[in-house]
Amino acid sequence: MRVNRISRARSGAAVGLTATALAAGLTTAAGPATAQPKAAPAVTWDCSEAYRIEQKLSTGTTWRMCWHHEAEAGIVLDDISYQPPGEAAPIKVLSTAKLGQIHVPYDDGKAEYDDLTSYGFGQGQVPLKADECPGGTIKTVKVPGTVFSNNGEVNGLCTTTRSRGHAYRLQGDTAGKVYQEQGKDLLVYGVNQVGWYEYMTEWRFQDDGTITMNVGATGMLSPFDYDAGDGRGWPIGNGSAAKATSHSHNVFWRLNFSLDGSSKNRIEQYDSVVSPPAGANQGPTNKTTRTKVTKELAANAKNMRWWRVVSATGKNKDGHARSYEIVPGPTQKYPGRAFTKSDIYFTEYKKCEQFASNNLRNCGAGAGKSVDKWVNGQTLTHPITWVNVGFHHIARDEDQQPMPVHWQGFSIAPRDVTAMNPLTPAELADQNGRPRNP
Ligand SMILES: [Cu+2]
Repeated sequence: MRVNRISRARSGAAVGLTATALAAGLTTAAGPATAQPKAAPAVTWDCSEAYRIEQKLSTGTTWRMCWHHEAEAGIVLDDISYQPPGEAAPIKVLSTAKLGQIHVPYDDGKAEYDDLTSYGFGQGQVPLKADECPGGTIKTVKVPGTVFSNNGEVNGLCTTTRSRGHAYRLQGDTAGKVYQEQGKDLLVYGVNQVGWYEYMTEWRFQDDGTITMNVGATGMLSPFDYDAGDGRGWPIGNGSAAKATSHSHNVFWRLNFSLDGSSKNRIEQYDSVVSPPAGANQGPTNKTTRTKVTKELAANAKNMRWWRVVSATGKNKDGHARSYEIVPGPTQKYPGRAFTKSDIYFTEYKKCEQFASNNLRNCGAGAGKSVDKWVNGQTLTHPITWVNVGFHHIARDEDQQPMPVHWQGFSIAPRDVTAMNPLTPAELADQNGRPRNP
C-alpha cells in the first residue's frame, strides 16, 4: 500500500489533472456544488419559522430540521435533512429523533427513576445564558408549567457551530500539495433539570453527514442518595462518613428514520468472524456476513457487529442504496431490567410506543409498557430504532461541586448516501471508483 502511494506521488498523470482543474477556474475552496451550479429547488417546511433550524456550514453542507417541545421528552427534532455540496436537494434522514427514556436505578435497590416519564424531564427545560451558546442563537421554548419563567417561555434551545478538526487529509500528487479540510458541525442542545441532576441533550450534525447524539449529566449528586458507612457506594468528602450511592444512567434514544422521505426502511445486521490462518504462508481470514432483519429484534452490540438502516427508495449517484450505519458508543449495560438487557431494539412503528420504559401512552390491554415487550415477531415495514447506552456512575471526589459533565451516546454515519466523500475537493471529484493505477 505504502509503496503504491509513494509511486503514485511520483507519477505525472495526476499533476496534469490538477492543472486542468485549475485551468477551469476551480480551486480547493470550491466544492462540486460550485463547479456545477444548478437552480436550487424550493425547500419545503412542515413547521413555522420559529421552529426551523437551518444551518449552512462554512464547508458547504446544509442541515435542516424542525423542532418542538414535549412535556416528557423535552426537545424533539423532526424532518431532519442533510444537503452536502453537490446535492441539488436536501436528503431526508429522520422524521423524528428524540430521547426515549433516562432510567436511573440505584445500586442498593432502593430507588429507581424513569426521568422522562416520572420526573418531569421535559418540564425541567432550563433557560440558557448567552455564554452557554457561544457564537449561536438561543431559541424560545414554550414549556407549559415551567418554574423558570412566569410566561411559560424558556430561552432554552441553543443552535451553534463548532470546528471539529480535520475532516480529511490527503498528501496530493503535486509536490507540496496537501488536500485537507477542517470539519464543521452544527450543534443543537438544551439542558433539562431533573432533581439534582442537569442533563445536557446534545445533537451534533457534522458536515460529512454524521449525526452524534449525546446526553451529558452534570449538576450535583443527590444529597438524599448517600448511604453513610454501610459499605455501599464511594466515600465522598473527608474520610468515609458520606458514601454516594452508585447508580446507572440508562439513556434511550428513539429514532424514526425516513431515508429519502420514506418510512419503509430496511434493517441489516453485519457480523465479521476472524479465523486463524489456513496454512503457513497465509494470514488470518475475516468473513463478513449480512443478515436481513425482517422482523422485530432485540440485539446486542458485539465485536465487529454493526447495523444499518437502508433506504427503500433512494440511491446515490453510483446506484447504491442509501443507508445510515448505527455506530454504537461505549456502554455499561445494566442487566437489571428486561428493557435494559439489549443494546438496540428495532420495533414496528406504533404511535403509542414512545418511551422505552414506563410508557405513558395507552397501547391497549396487554400491550406492555416497555420496549422489550414490543419485540414480538411483527414484520418490519416501518422500523423504529431504539438505542440503549448505559453509564454506571460510581461517584468520585471530583464529582463535586459542580459535577463535571459525563457523556454517553452514539452516532449514525452515512453509508453510500453520496457517491464519494461529500466534502471531496473539486480537483479530486473525478476520482470515484478504484484509484487509477499510476
Ligand atoms: Cu450519576
